[in-house]
Amino acid sequence: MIPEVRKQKLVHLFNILDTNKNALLQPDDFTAVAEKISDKLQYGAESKERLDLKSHALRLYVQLLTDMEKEEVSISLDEWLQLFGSWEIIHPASAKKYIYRIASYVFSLFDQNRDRVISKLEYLAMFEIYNIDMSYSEKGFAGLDANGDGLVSMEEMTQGFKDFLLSPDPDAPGNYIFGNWKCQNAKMAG
Ligand SMILES: [Ca+2]
Ligand SMILES: [Ca+2]
Ligand SMILES: [Ca+2]
Repeated sequence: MIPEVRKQKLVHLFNILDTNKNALLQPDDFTAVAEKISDKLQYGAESKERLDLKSHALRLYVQLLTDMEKEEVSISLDEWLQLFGSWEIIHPASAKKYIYRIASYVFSLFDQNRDRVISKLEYLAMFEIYNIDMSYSEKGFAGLDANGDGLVSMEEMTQGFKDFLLSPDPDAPGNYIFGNWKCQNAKMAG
């Protein structure tokens, strides 16, 4: 049994990553994000930068499939909840590794100028690319920027994901990384 708050956040993240909204995480969802970022950064259609970004965007997904020992390349919401739902109890070491992995994944996708911090603008670009309701972006950024210097460091991002993925507390600051997680869809994942 996953605590309700955690489940809602996991459903929210699933829906955000499922960019074509077909209720499955598939390679397309991840390459689409890379294409959008590449367009924003004006990388050429055949450029190496675009290819690099695409292979990078797929990396986390391939890792998930490998860890789930999946044969086919799609992840359903039930499988997603199973993977993350109780994993801090069953595999504390792998939970820790994943939090770091996901944080550095997001970090390297959206740290567009590669200065090792996420600026407000880079954070807003993430909302735009994932089609997240902008009205929660201030709250999300403030929750991540623990020292209030107007930038999100890798340490702050890691702490944010720890809140997001593990905390049963509805008021944990990192909960709003991807905007409003209190979605109605939470109920569909019985
Ligand atoms: Ca999909
Ligand atoms: Ca940056
Ligand atoms: Ca900061």
